[in-house]
Amino acid sequence: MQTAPSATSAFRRAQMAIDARPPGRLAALALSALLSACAAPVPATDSAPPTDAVCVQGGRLPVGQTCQVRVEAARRETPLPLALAAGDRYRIDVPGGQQWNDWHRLPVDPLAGDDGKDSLPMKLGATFKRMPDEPYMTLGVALRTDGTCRSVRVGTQGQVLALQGAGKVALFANDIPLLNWNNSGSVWVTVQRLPAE
Ligand SMILES: [Ca+2]
Repeated sequence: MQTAPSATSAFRRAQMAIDARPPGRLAALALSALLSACAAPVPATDSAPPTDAVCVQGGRLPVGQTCQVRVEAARRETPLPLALAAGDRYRIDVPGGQQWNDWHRLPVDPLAGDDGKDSLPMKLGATFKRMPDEPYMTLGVALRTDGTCRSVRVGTQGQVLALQGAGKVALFANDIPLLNWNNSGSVWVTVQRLPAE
């Protein structure tokens, strides 16, 4: 009769261990692993070598200093990896001579983009672009601050981005969502932190 209490005790300990497990923990771990996998950087392919330091993941860029981030045309968007804060101001430049292109299209300057006016499919799909009023393949910046998201075109050298609130910034080639996969090329974008106003 001494084995029954022992077996019961072991069962209760096992049951308590299961009950003590935080609900949803396994699901949270699986989701975390999935998100980490999605955020993994794409290996280098055909980009020009940077002339400045590469922007460091989670790094806080000192005022006046620059770093570079590579933006691949085939990615939906490329996060700016820097640690950002409300009130930050950044100057964006695209060193000359860099090009990327949409499927079967001639390479274009990312500041100019591709108007696609000689292509019927591109004209028909123009309203579905991420920035419908801007050319295909022009460089865009997504600003996600204070729960809002807006996209702006980088159409000139030295464009200044001012962060109105805390959030994240990502860069992308303007295209129809889900059709970035057939783009080619990448460009290095130079980011310089400016003094706050
Ligand atoms: Ca495309």
